[in-house]
This record gives sequence, structure tokens and C-alpha cells, in this order.
Amino acid sequence: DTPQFEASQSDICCIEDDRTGLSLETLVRGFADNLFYVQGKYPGNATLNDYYMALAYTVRDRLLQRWLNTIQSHLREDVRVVCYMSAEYLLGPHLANNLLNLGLEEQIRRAVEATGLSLDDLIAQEEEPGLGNGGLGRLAACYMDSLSTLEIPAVGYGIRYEFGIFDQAIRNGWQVEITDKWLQLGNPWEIARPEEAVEVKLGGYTEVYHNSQGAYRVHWHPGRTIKGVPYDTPIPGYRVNTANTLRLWKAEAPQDFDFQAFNTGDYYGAVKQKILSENITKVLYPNDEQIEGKELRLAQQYFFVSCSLQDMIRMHLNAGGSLETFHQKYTAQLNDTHPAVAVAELMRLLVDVHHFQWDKAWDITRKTFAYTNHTLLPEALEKWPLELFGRLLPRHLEIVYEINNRFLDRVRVKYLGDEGHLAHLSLIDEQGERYVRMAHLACVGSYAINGVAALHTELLKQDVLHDFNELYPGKIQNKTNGVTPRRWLALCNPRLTDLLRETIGEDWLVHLDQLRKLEFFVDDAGFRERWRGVKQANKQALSAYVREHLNIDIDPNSLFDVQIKRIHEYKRQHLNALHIVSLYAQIKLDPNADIVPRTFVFAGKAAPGYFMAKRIIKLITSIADIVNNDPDVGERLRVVFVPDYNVTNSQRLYPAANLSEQISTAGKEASGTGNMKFALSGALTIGTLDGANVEIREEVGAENFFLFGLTAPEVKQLKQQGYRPRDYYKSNPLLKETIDLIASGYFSHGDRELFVPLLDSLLKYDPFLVLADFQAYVDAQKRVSAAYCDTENWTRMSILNSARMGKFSSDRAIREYARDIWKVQPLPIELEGSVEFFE
Ligand code: 73E
Ligand code: PLP
Repeated sequence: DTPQFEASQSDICCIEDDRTGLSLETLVRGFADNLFYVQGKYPGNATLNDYYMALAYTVRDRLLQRWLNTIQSHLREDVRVVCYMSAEYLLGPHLANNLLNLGLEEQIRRAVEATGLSLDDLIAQEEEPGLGNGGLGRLAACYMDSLSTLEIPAVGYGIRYEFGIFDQAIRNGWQVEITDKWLQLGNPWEIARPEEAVEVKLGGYTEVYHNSQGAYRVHWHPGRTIKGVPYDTPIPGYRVNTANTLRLWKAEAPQDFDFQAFNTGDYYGAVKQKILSENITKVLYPNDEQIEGKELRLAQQYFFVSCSLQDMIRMHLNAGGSLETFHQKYTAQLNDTHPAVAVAELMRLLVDVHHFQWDKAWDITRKTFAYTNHTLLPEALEKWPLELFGRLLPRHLEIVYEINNRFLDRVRVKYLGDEGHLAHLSLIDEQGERYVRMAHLACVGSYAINGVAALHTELLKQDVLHDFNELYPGKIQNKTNGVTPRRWLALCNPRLTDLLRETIGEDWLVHLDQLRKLEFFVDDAGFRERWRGVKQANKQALSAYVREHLNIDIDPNSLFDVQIKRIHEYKRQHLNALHIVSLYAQIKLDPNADIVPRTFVFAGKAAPGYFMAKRIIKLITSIADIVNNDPDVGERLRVVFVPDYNVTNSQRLYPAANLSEQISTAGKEASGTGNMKFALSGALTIGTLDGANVEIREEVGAENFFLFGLTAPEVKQLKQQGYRPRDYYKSNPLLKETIDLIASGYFSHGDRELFVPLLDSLLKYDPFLVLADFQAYVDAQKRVSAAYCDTENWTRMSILNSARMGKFSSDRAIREYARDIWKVQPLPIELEGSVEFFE
């Protein structure tokens, strides 16, 4: 069926601009224009992607005036601007989100339908920009949404990876990684700004000289130069005119490359160099909470940080500002230590390029940066071997040394003769191979430090940053994470959104606290019925998806027990797996066992080099193969591993869950944000006292949360006294039976080797105390099953979970950052009369 572009002529009342008008006719004409003039296609030969692109341009056209006005107003009003610096942005698809935030969904749906196409098909066509690994990158995306919605002047700076996080396929039960070619069919949301490109230098050596006034200066003779080209994407706020910019940098060969090739006659050599330059932003490192000390990774970090700081300095100078006031105009939030080399880079720019005195430069630098820590895991704390750091960034290593010398001088004064304190605080780790500690650089070079949940911040103060907390009392503060209710409720759960609109209106979209009004309805049986209806419909939709894509029949009436997140030992997907095996063993022992029917849903990617995580996936898929096909099990248990967990796929999983698995070892998950998304859609949590679970439980009430497991202090204590996992195995018959069944080869076609690495690790070391928490977890799951049988009460608890999620809006989090850290004010953007061409 060829789509029809002739819309009815019924309601033309005035002549609208083709690119901004909102009447049905204008939208249809704009859509057709973009198909023809931008995609270069007729309806007859257009692909679904051509239509998607044409529609995306039609929406972008209607967003541009807001975007450009935002930029112009920020310049004109000379406001203070937040620069969010993050190596990752896990944005998710733009189209549906932009329609929601701009309030265009209805009109656009009608326009698309008038052509005979389906809006949902076009929305599904978009490849999501997966420029992040997980929670940290997704948090940056939620914060960009809130910054715009709150009309706070902001720029997001990051890296335009050509290949984002890999696509995951499951073959023969194992994860297979497929490169993510998200740019292959074009990206209609970005605009390249080659005229604002900057140069970044790497390698080489430094040389001391004295300038004409005899002042000591350092000249950096770089080994190579790379060009950074900015690609800008508008981030529109919800129903406001603000659209802030996400500016992502792409690495290219510098302009003079062609000349060099011409002069030396080494054309092929020059092209090779060009390719090497572009390598820097080729691919996202796919490790979540596990650092890979690769030179290219440091090059990526330095590259985007240098581009961004040069960009900020240029804008400030262009606007007539002096660098003396740089920190008044800009504040830069470091999203973990990935951009922490910015501290040394701003010092270099101020001292070497703009000839500031060290002390003055240091004062500006320290007043510019604020640092968010996201993890307590030792393997995720970034440190760079001195040799590598110095080879890539010789001048920055000198600057780090100088910062450290001056810093340690101050520390010495405070802790007279206490070498232990000095070694703990130093920016250089001197035990064994020497390293630059990026967290220390970030702490010393910033005016504020924050953790991402109350417990995490406390543990930071006690543990990882204990000495800094003593040295700088009050500098470490808490900013509990939040998620945007636009994407994570309105967009991903339209059925619940409709019910909420009817019941409590739509204020909650910008004031999530308003969900509290739902509490008035918990005792209304009719409302509870409708609440269940929504959940049931979401579960049916997921069941249909699983049927179609994985060929597994799941029962929408069973309890949907969902654990979706990166696969990591500390997140303990294997604890969940052990519970499933224990239920299965029970059925095999007593085929009539009275078990509340459950569907266990898993999803998540493993870092490609993370051996254990990949085995955990294989364990889950192997259990699924046996359990799903055993006639003894009947309808009681199903296990589903949904491949390729990303933002798009997560949006159909959160809304369908009854039970949210947040079972990390206490003290290991800094916050979690998936936990918030589940509860927002009415799932109950089974969880440990870890990260934001603690605060979620506080908000929803202990009676509406399934708590289990050791607490963080208990974990610490047990480890200190010498944890012996095998004792738990020996003394707990259910645990023994469960582990023995896996070890016997039952789930691996008789192969007793397959899971040895996993089981050995559990029995010998069990670094994340899976066996210690097993029984408590099984018991909590029994409470879950019992509670689920009391349908009315379960519904009450479900409603109360959503109703009490107000605190976990990213709007609340961003308001706190703005008030306590950044000291920035909103600036409402006017739309009228500000675009004037060719006066
Ligand atoms: O608990 C989550 C937290 O919710 C934490 O593990 C995650 O950040 C989320 C947002 O605050 C996180 N990711 C990383 N560190 N913490 C990380 C580390 C290295 C590379 C990529 C991601
Ligand atoms: N990955 C994606 C795609 C997400 O949507 C989320 C949710 O916040 C995460 C990772 C983080 O999940 P969790 O907080 O459960 O680790």
C-alpha cells in the first residue's frame, strides 16, 4: 500500500510555515517534503527507514526554533551554565520521547495515519544511540531530560562513539556480541558543526623555556594532533521551550593532513594516520564497573575533555568574558572519574596557553569542577600506570605531579609527620607499580564531591574517601539518583499513564510527588481492579513479545519475577538462578508441590571479557532449557532470558513486572536506578539493604518491600572474621541439593565441567556472599509467593509502591544539584519574535 499524502483540505484556516505548522495538512506536507527533498525518495520507492527519517526531520523542524532560541537566550542573558561531562549517554530512541516532550504525539499520529502508515512502526524503526553501558550512562540521559524540563541552562559533553554498546544475541545459550552500527542509516537528530572544531594534542615531550620577560614556561611538543568535530543533538524539556544541547565529539584527522601527504609523497601513510585519528571515537569500551587500562581509553577521555574545555573557553571569550570569571560562568560536573583528567587539562589551558599564574589557575580550576562518585568497587576505581599516562599526556603528568606536591605540602602541615596519611591521600599510588589515582585528582581538583544514594555516600565517607572526608569536612554530600518520569512512566507505560490521567490528572509528569494522590484510591476495589487490568495487559503484551521472538509460552497470570541489569557477580544473578533450581528440585522431588506459578525474566549484557558473567548467562539459559521443557513442571515455572537488554527493550520489561529483583551484596551497588523504574510501574521489590533500595524501602514502607540478607556492616564483619562459603553448603540441605544438581551436569547435557568455574568460585571464595544470603533469599521468596496469592493486598502494595516514588524523580535530583552544588537558576525561554533573518 503506497501511503497517500493528499490530506483533506477541511480545516485550513491560515497559511502555515511548512516546517513549523501543526495543522494536519501542514504536517502531512512537511512529512512529504522531507521524504522528497531530504531523503530523495518518492512514496513508491521509500523504505520504512526513509519514512522514519522523513518523520524525524518533520519533528526536528518543529523543535529547531526552541533549540536555537535556547542557545541564543543563554548567550544574551549571559547566564551561568552547567556542563555535564560524561563519557557515556545511554539516551534511548529520540522520536517518541521528543513527541511526548513537545506535546506533538496526537497531531503527528494523525498526520502519519493520514498517509496510511503507522506511527508505531516508524517509532520502532529508530536505532537507539547506545552510547553507554548501563546505569551511569542512563543517569546522564535522565539528567539531561530534567535539566531541560527545569529550564536550567546546560550543555552535555561527551563522545560520539561510532559503535555504541554491542548488540547481544544468544546462540546456543551463550552471549554473542554484534557491533552496533547505529549510524549506518543516518542520524536525523544530530547536526555537525565542523566550523566549531577544535584540535587536541597527544604524546610527544615537553620543554622548559623562558619567555621575553624571563618567566618560566613549558612548551609541549605533541607527537600528534587530532581534530574534534562537535555533533549537536537537541534535548527538549517537557512542555517548555528550553531545548539544551548534547554536544558529542567525533575524532578526525586535522586539516593539514592532506598537505603533509602531498609534501612527503607518502599518500598511503597519511591515509593510515587519518584512520588512526578516527580510531579515538570508534568504539565504546563495553565494560561496566571494570576498568580496562588501555591507552585508547585514556585517549578517549582526554580527547573529549580537552575538546569540551576548549569549547567552553572559546564561548566565554567570544561572549566578552575574561578567563578570571570562567568558574562563575561555567560549572562542570564530572560523571565519575572518566572525565577527571579535565582538572589537569584546565590547568594546562590556563597556565600554558593563557599564561595564568599557577595559584590563580588552581583557584579557577577548583571552583569549576564538581565530582560524582558512582562506585565503591575497587576494580572500578580508575588508575592509570604512570608510564602510560606520561607517554600519552607528558605535560599533564607534570601538572599532576605539581598539583600533588602542593597538595601533599598542605597535608603534611595538617598531619605532622604522619606518612600513612600522605600515602593514602597522594594522587600517586606508590605501592608496587605506580599509578595516577583519578578519584584523588577529582577530589582535590573540585569544589564538591557527591555519592549517589544515602548509604553509598556514607560508605564513601567511611571507606574509599575516608581521608578526604577528614581533610575536607562537609565537601562530600549525597545526591540520591533519580529517573525521568517522562520516559520511565509516561512513555514506557502508556496504559498506566492513561489510568493515572483519569484518576489524578497529569501533574505528576513534572511533580512526581503528586503520585501520592493515588493513596486515596487504595481502598477503592474498582480502582484496584483497573490497576490490575493495566498490569495484566502489560504482562500480556510482554508474553506476546516473548512468544513471537523467543518462541516460549509464558502465562500472563503467573508472577512475573524480573531481574534486568548488566550481568555482574555483585548483582548476583546467580543467587536468583540458585533459587530457581531450588524450586525445580522441589518439584522433581514432589511433582505435586504447591508452588505459586512464576515466570523468571532475565536480561542483561556481560562485558565481552568477563568470563564469570558469561558463564552466568549460560547457566541461566541452560536452566531455562531444562525447566521450560520438563512436563513435570507444567505451567508452574518458566525461565526466559530476553536478549539485547537496552533502553528500547527495557521499556517493555519494567511495566510488566510484578517483582523487581534488587539483590546485590549490601555495600556494592552504589544506587541502582532500575529499582526505581520498576517501583514506578507498580512492581514490588525483593532486595537487600543496598544503594537506593534503602531509601525506596523507607519511602514505600517496610511492609511493602521484601527485605532479606546481610547488611553492609554484617558483610564487612563476616569477611573480616573469615568467610567460609563451604560451611553454608555443608550445613544447608537445600543449598547442597541445589548446587549438586548443577554440578551433576543435569542442566548441561551431562557436562560436569561447564559450571565448575562458577561453582568452584562460590564454594571456595564467594566474594559476593551468595551462599551466605541464600537461605534468607529463599525465605523472602516464600513470603513473596504467599503475598502474591492475596491478590487484593498485593494490588494495594503495588499501588502504594507507585504512589510513593515521588522522591525518585530525576527532577528532584537535579533541583538538589542546582541548589546545593551548582548554584544555577532556571531561565525560561521565550519563543515569540526571536528569529529574524535578513533584517
Ligand atoms: O549503582 C549504579 C548507579 O545506579 C552504579 O553501579 C553505576 O552508576 C549508576 C548511576 O549512579 C556505575 N557505573 C559505573 N560505575 N558506577 C561505571 C564504571 C566504569 C565504567 C562504566 C560504568
Ligand atoms: N541499563 C539500562 C538500559 C537501563 O534502563 C538501566 C536502568 O536504570 C540500567 C542499565 C541500570 O540498571 P540497574 O540500576 O538495575 O543496574
